[in-house]
Amino acid sequence: MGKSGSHHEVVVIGAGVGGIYQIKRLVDLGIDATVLDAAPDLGGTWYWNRYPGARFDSESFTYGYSFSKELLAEWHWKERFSGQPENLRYLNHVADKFDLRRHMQFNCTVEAAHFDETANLWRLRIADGREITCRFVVMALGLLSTPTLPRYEGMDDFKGRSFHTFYWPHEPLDLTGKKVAVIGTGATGIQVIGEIGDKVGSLTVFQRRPNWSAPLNNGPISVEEMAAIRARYDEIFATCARTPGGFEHEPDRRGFYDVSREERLALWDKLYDEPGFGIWLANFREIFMDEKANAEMSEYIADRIRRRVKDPATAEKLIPRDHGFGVQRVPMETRYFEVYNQPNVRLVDISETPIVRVTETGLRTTEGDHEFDVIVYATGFDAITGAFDHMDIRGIGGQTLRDKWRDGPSTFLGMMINGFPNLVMPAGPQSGSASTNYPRGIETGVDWCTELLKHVRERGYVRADATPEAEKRWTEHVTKMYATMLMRKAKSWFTGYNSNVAGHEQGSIRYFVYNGGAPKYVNTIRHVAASGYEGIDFSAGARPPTAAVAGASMAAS
Ligand code: NA7
Repeated sequence: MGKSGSHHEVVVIGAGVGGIYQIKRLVDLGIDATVLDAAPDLGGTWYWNRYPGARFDSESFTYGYSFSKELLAEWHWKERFSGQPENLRYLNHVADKFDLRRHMQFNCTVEAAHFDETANLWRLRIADGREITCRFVVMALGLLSTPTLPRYEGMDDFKGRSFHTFYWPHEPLDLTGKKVAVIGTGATGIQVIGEIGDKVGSLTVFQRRPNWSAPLNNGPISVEEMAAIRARYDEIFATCARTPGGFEHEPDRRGFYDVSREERLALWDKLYDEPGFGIWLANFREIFMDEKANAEMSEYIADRIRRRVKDPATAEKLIPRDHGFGVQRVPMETRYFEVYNQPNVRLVDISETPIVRVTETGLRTTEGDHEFDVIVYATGFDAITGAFDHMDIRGIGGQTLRDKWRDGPSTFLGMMINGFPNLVMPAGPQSGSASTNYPRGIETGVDWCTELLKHVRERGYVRADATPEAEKRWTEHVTKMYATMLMRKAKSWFTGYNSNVAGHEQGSIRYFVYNGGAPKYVNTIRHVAASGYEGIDFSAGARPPTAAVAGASMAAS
């Protein structure tokens, strides 16, 4: 039961890249909407992740919003792969330019969202005791917004500073001369380690499994270069729209086996030295599906690692053995491998000597005690469905989403969930928007959700729900696509693996990601809209007066 709060036609949960664009669309349509975010300010991922080295792996100019020519014309991306402070400045600039901040409420944690079947409304319970009601709820929760910590004994005993990278302190933290531990070598750990290795007293990296990683090759963007990029924006976004990943990197359409080994090596040498994800996404398509092709590619990257790391034993530890190149998200690195050539840096392989506990002074492995001033947990996220699981979301008949998704998500187009009417996800699990250069997918997803809301309003419907059949068909479609992908065998957040989350530890794969590529996805969702939303049931009915709605309590739902 909550203090009666306000009523809005639409509530958007999340003020990150998705929520910002969603509120812009709603405001432009004159729809009464508000954005709620648990953080003290906007920015989502770019508000939180302030660790040294946090930056785009997407080219900055493909990451920015495309919806406003004026915005594109005025913003100067200073680096090809822009860092967190600049990214957050950009999102603030967007919000201020379009006067969106007044539609946002911060420090506003939504604890529960219950669908009231009688009134056809969502009742949201806020941590401060308020209840907010809305016809539609837009879940713009982020894919990686629920950080996870290991479950080591003694984590509270440590007397130094320790934190997850997501919660890196906002005030300056001087690591000069400090003994620092980093646990985790995913995309985040690899960015932090590369950045701080030569700035700290000593750095000890605790690695459970290495990741395949390749150079980011970042660089500044001059005023002249930025002018040239601006002149090319239409072309850039057109290319992003036709590539599977929503980038300028286009797969090499030649057959892996149709070209000679020399030609393959020439391509890889070129891509390795080029900026960004090219080595992953402009590669031969066979490396994602064919074990032999993948093994040859992996061996190429392994050789590159051997050439960069002086100590052969350390180099071998940095080469993954349990999965091939590109079947997990490829972290991009800057001087990452060279860090291990420094005398102040040590790699501890915790697959051999596991961490036993955290002590008052540091970490204990089966090999002995290590003393630290700072412990950094770069241990990843309860990815994609974590933020949903953390909210008490209840649909028709009081069914909880947590229960429905216990063994993995099932959705219609990754944007709707049967039994949870009037709830949309612009980049939900199983959506093509979640598996692409994020803002490119976000714009597509938000536009589709917005058109659906318009459709509902214009026809006076009060309820829109995906049919069980449509959801089943989509989920089977997403699941089937995994069959040909080597990624199905890898333990990564793409397949729902996380050793720190009960039920996500081992074996059971979760079909989180749509693997059909952005163009196919966009065609499909556009076709659904054009068909009058085949797969969605709409119901008409009288809307209850707003005052009555806001006055009712959550207990009634
Ligand atoms: P990731 O990619 O999930 O990486 C997490 C890392 O932390 C990975 O190396 C894990 O090892 C390691 N880890 C996790 N839990 C533990 C425990 N309990 N003990 C030791 N090591 C652990 O998360 P990131 O934050 O790096 O990247 C997430 C995304 O953010 C990234 O893909 C970008 O899109 C942005 P493991 O491999 O599981 O053995």
